[in-house]
Amino acid sequence: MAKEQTFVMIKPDGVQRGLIGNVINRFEQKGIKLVAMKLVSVSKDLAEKHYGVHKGKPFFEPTVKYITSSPVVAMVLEGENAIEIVRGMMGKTNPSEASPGTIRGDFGQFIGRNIVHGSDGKDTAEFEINLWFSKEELTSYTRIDEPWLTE
Ligand code: IDP
Ligand code: MG
Repeated sequence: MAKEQTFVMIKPDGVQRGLIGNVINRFEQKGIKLVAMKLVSVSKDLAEKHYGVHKGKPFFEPTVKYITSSPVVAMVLEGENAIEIVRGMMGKTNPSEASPGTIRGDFGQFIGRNIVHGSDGKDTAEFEINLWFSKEELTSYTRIDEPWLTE
């Protein structure tokens, strides 16, 4: 296990439905550290870059439209194995298949409105963090519970 950073976004439906606090609370309580956060009205250019790997797929244009339709909360989270842990806490891409207890499983119904995004691997995390945040926006600090999270 290694300390990792991952990019997480609360999508427009999560913001509009008043789920920001609940989603962030889950990560906070898990002991995953928030190192950067901002509310962003996403441009078409940023959305297209973020979902660049899906260009050409049938859901590409609708997803760009969804992400640019209302502000999102963009975050960088840090912790041991954070990429996989965050993906697990989000649940499957399609909320109708996501397990109860996950964010998508608890709050969503439809694949095109799945509340959250999280980087799916180390390279993606690095790409997305650099796309959404400048170096100056990333903080570095120790959380007081860190000694209590591991043996
Ligand atoms: P992920 O968000 O779980 O990594 P991806 O397959 O990378 O899932 O898809 C990116 C995003 O595109 C999804 O989170 C969802 O918002 C949207 N999306 C993916 N597949 C579909 C689909 O079949 N219909 C509508 N939207 C989709
Ligand atoms: Mg993905």
